[in-house]
Amino acid sequence: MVKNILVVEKILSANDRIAAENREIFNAAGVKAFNFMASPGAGKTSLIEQTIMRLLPSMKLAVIDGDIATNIDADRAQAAGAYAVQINTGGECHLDAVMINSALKQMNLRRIDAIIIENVGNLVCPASFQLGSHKSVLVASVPEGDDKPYKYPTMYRGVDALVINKIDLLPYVPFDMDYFRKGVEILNPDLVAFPLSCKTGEGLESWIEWLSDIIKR
Ligand SMILES: Nc1nc2c(ncn2[C@@H]2O[C@H](COP(=O)(O)OP(=O)(O)OP(=O)(O)O)[C@@H](O)[C@H]2O)c(=O)[nH]1
Ligand SMILES: [Mg+2]
Repeated sequence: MVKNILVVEKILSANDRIAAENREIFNAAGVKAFNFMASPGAGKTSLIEQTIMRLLPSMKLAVIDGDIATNIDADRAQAAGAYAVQINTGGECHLDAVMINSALKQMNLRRIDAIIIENVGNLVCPASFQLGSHKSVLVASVPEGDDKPYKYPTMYRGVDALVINKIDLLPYVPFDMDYFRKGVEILNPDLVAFPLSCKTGEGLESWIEWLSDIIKR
């Protein structure tokens, strides 16, 4: 048991070293990187599509898409106008810094303003692996339920921004926004939150403003 814990610590510190290297690559290229995390189906790719469509042509985005199998999400990002690369993790439930490092070595970062990394859909494992991104974004969604901050505290504690997607479904599913927000507040009191709908477009403006401000910094 004790041995297992030591191994995990070693893996994580090795990961952190590569994550720092990734950050240097981003900085040297003048690229801002964002790590999008969420449970499966929360709307990461939908948010990426909406973001690309709103930021083009003034900003050039690249997407690194992490998925267990298939190129579906990278194809969607590319169709929306981004330069997209797919990482198939082959069963791993998260992206790690080494995977991002290998992707970066195959990418031409010249003329890219920002990279959005879509992590594997999972509220547990991605929270433990730094990738070297400048900001982490959690995409929650209304149909997942209002208890998720209470049940997945590590994820909610570690992120820089929270998107609350699918607000168009609020009239149809039980979701107590005050209860949800209270759970978030306990874990991450100053977390900036963007309730929005990728389907109707409601709320997307503030999100785009926050993202563009960071990209321009
Ligand atoms: N009603 C509604 N549906 C949405 C919204 N955003 C996304 N969806 C739908 O939710 C489903 C999942 O969306 P995706 O963007 O593929 O979610 P994802 O998080 O990228 O999913 P994985 O990559 O498989 O983890 C799709 O059917 C979307 O059309 C929204 O704001 N409202
Ligand atoms: Mg997706």
